[in-house]
Amino acid sequence: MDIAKELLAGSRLALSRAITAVENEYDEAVDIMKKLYPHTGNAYVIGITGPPGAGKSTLTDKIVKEYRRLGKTVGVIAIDPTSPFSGGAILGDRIRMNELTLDEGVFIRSMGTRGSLGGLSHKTADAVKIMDAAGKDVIIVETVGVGQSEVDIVKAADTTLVVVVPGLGDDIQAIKAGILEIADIFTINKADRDGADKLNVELEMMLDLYQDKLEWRPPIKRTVAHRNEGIAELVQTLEEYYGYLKETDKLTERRTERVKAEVLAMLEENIGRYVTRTMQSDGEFEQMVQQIQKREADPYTLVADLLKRLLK
Ligand SMILES: Nc1nc2c(ncn2[C@@H]2O[C@H](COP(=O)(O)OP(=O)(O)OP(=O)(O)O)[C@@H](O)[C@H]2O)c(=O)[nH]1
Ligand SMILES: [Mg+2]
Repeated sequence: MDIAKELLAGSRLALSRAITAVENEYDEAVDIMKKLYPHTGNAYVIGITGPPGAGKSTLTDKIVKEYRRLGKTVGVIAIDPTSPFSGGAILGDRIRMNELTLDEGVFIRSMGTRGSLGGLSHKTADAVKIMDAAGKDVIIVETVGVGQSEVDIVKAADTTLVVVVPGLGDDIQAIKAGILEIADIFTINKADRDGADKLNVELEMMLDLYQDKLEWRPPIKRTVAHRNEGIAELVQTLEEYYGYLKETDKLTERRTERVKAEVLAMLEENIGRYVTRTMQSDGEFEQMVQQIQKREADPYTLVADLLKRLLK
């Protein structure tokens, strides 16, 4: 089966297989990606992140439905979900999942943190491209947390929606640093709970503090995801932001940065692999280690020499 060809012809099975190939680093993955690449760059990629249990999956589910109502096709990538979209422990999620996947216009996939997180962000980026090539208009990447690894993952997104919830106490302080770097839009989910107003004020104050550094002041929306409240408005905001990105050329800018980062990462990875492989196969690496350990040589000189030789 020519996975790329069938995927481009609309096969869901091929779409699923392509992501599996990337996830498990099968040999054919590179070939698939090569063929799909020319067909990418058309989807609007949205990252959704926030603390565990904030309602990200519930929100994603409702956002998907709203986009469907607007006539768009949607792909969802849930990163290492603790309450998974499929086969998980939470029945509610499974029902929602089934509901969505009956719809041909929606494709949902979860990806785990097997292997390194660095590898995961790279694989997520490929999965996004695969769904993009498959013609999905909107692609949502859901990931937990706001740490560095999530920052890396959401770099694959054009827009990042940060979900916060009332009643997390000092959490806003803790997440402050990372959050501003990535948030394009905030939503206070579980706005049916006490503390939504207080959280709103805190967020606004935080944005005031950074006002000068912000080219775009992230709007703060409110949602009650499981009751579908505020969803249509949130999607409208997501669309407005997309419009802003396009008008100001920021979309091109972001995507250029992404291509740069991707090419560099790919180069580093390949060079690293090549070096490790050749050196380990001819035993030179062991020899080097021995020399260094015996203090017959220092690692700085050896590495510099080696690099000179390799780059010739
Ligand atoms: N009260 C209230 N509960 C909500 C709201 N949105 C989601 N929930 C509930 O919160 C719980 C967690 O929702 P999820 O959508 O699984 O949250 P999540 O952020 O995806 O969780 P993880 O993926 O495990 O981090 C579920 O029981 C939801 O029904 C809301 O707006 N208000
Ligand atoms: Mg979730």
